[in-house]
Amino acid sequence: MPILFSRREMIVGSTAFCSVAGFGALGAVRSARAEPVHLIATTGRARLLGDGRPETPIWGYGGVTPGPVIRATQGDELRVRLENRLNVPTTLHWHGIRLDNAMDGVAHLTQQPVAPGASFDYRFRVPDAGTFWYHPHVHGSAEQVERGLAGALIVDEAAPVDVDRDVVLIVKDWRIDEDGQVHEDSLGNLHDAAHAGRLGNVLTFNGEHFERIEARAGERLRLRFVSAANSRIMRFDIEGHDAWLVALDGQPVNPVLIGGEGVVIAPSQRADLIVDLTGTPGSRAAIREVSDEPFAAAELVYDGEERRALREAPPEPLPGNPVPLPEGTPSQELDLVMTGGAMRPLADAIYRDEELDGRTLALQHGMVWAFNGVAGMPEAPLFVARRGAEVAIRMVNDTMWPHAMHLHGHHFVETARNGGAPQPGLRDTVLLNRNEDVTIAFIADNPGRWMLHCHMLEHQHSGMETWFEVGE
Ligand SMILES: [Cu+2]
Repeated sequence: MPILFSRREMIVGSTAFCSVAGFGALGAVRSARAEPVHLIATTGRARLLGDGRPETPIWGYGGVTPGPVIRATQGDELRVRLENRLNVPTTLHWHGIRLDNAMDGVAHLTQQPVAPGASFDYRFRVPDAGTFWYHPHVHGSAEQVERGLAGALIVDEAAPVDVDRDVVLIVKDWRIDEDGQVHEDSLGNLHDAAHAGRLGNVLTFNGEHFERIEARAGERLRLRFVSAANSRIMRFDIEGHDAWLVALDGQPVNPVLIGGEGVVIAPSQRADLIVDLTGTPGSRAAIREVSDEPFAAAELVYDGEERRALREAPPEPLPGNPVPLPEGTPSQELDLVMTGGAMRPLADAIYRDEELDGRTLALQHGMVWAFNGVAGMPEAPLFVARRGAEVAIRMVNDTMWPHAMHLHGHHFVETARNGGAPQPGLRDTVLLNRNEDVTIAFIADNPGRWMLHCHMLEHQHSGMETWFEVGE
């Protein structure tokens, strides 16, 4: 895959081809109890490369990428009709929502895939306030997310949080060719799958080539980052501004100032930041991806209004969500050892109940990774939990690549990280770097069949997926 826009070219491009579409291009729908949201998965076009460059054919909800921001209030019942006007089966997964298993949107595990021309009605309660998102969860979801099927689901706290503006930022990298097309020859590429996954060459915020966020001196902003990237791990900061990290994966953390390091967001993860707008009227501040040479794809644009007084106190912690917390006394413990990938390839693994050598797995089945020696979705669950049991899973990344492990239907805490200090807070997706070893614990209180998989979607589809069952 040739690099068509180098990082530097991307920087030049974003300056030279600034979008003039104006503010707030992102549509929003609020789901009142009585009113269902209608999402139509269909094709569309997006100006991912900016003005004066070719448009990109995409797949989106309502033909738009990202799809509408769905907003609800904590405790609401959400009703969403998915209508599939694509020519492939799809579903909707509500990432991070602790919902009824039948509504989790995992094809062949919790529902049949929604065929072209068919519809499916999702109906579930949202128990936690926070930043969540939705996307397809079928065997081809790497391609479907890559083509643009993703959107944010924001659940507001019952009492308003003290900020002046609440901004959703869906970040995503795309692999786009010179003609503005999604690079199709590399969809499903096994080389990518065995390495870091599909990494893009174009970065968008809310589907915009260069997103501008209205700002006013003295305001306090809540920025909700959502990663819809297939595989890229990103790190963000805001030029010249301090920010408090207040939530991860929708769950509150004690506010902590992020310094020059920025905040790391692996595929599917979310981070809520609160930022005091300390800049001067009329100024601008870039929101930068800083995992490598800093790259601006969005900015705060201060209007000319005179500065109002900044709040003196740091933000209060967000109110907690009703997630049951492990007590450090797991009644079920297991190991999940991750193997395979480039530079430490599988010698052999079980695939569909058959033991196969690494070469056969890769060339005949596209499998290059395994969990506990099993590649791909097994027939039998990884484990069965008693309802209410405290489960601890020690995940061992015995590969040369990072992985973002996502647990469905529950949020977990880290209880150990390579024997050292675990990271704080509840999460639904945890990043393990190469040779890292992280123990997570959670209360298995949600009955049904739930997936546990790498959210680098190319890794998932090439072996890194399994499931577990929680009893009634
Ligand atoms: Cu992975």
